[in-house]
Amino acid sequence: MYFADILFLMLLLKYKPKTFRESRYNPQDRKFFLLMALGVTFFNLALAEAARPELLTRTFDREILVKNIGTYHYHLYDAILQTKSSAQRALADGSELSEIENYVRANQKEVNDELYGLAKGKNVILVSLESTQSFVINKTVNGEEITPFLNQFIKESYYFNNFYHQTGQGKTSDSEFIIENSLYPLGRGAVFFTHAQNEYKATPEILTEKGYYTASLHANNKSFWNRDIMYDSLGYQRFYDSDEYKVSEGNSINWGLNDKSFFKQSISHLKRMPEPFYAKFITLTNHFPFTLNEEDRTLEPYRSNSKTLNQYFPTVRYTDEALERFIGDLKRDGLYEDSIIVLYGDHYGISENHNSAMSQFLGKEITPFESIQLQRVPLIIHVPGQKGKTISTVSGQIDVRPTLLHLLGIENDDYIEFGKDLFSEEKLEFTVLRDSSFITKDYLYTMDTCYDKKTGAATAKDSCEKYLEKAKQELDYSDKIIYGDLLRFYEQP
Ligand code: GP9
Ligand code: MN
Repeated sequence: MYFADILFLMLLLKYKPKTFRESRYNPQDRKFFLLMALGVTFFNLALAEAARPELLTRTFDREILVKNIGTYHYHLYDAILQTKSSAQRALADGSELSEIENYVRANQKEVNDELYGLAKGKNVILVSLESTQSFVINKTVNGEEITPFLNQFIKESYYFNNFYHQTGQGKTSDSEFIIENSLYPLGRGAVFFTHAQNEYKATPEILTEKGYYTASLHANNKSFWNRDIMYDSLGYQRFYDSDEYKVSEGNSINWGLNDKSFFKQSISHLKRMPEPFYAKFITLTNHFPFTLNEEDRTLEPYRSNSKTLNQYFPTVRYTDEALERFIGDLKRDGLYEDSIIVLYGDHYGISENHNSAMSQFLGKEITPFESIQLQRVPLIIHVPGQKGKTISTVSGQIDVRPTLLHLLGIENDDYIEFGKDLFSEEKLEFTVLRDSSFITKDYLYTMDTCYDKKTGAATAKDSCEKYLEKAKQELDYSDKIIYGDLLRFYEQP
């Protein structure tokens, strides 16, 4: 409808030219007018880009886009994006998938029989820990533990301390995508936006087929990251968005509802769900710029030249306390013993802009090697009745789905996925990040340099050589699946 008037005027001009009163403008005036129009457009775009960096590449929220560039331009932009991806989709065919399927099958490893089906029929509680990186675990600031609850919880759970986030520009949404599809996100843009209409076989869909009730709970507006649309494609039965929460000034900080109120209110949603359920909780308080009210602060900020890093620790602590209460409530309501609980960090919180403060905190220089090591986020899996264990296998978010399905006793060879079961002794220690950096048991490759993990020093490229191709291959296959919407050709064996 936005463009209908232009079409209408064009038709009118062609068939009823008399409708128009002719007025002549000299070429100079026309040029001036055009330049003015373009100038204003680009000026507006620059302002929008300054307020929201990477606005157009990240496309993180339709509302924010419309607010910044206007409805008309938004539709233009959306039409271009849409045309591009439908062209790629139209040109794809099923044969491309067979090649990928062969690759996936050839790389599938023996599963660990001992743990297979250990949590069969249990509820699944998945918690996305906003911006939580591994470097806060078991660490102190001003002599105080940053995450006392998590440090304790880890002792009763499987804790993966070499687990990397693999997100790109889609941040939280990318982490959701990887964890539930065991595919890589895209190199540019957020797949939640660009390919929300694709065919997927995500965890919520698989578990729905197995009789689970599946829901995502996140107290933000439902269109953020296009979740309302994407969740349908992932097979969620229900999305509890901000409309399902009582959000007021009193219980909000930073980006919205605080984590303590979020979990507290979520418990009543959870109690009403039919069991077994698969429920994903997305926390929000520990989000840049990490602001917190004075009275909510139980840890003093760090002291360095980075306000961001200084404020980060108290907000991490806040979420840690929110989690402690949540787990307490699960115990009180009898849900704890019937649920497997998976906690994971969604992506980094402290960017490379804060390297000098980070270096002060960690007591070492932040080299490109260290920067990649800082991309580790916690993965904690609590299975009732199981003792705690720290597992140091090199792993990534892509491995969560196969690991979870394995614990639930669901065969993984029915699905196309790039991740591996983390309990398998044969798991190849190899994780690719979205920027093609990769990590193996002994080496780390980033920015065209191979590092020896033991020393953190650059080493001969040969040591990384044999994985270089594999890293590119995996990302490339995954991209092909998404751009060509190839899973629509997949027939489950
Ligand atoms: C918003 C939350 C944060 O709903 O998921 O998104 P992020 O900026 O971390 O991608
Ligand atoms: Mn996030």
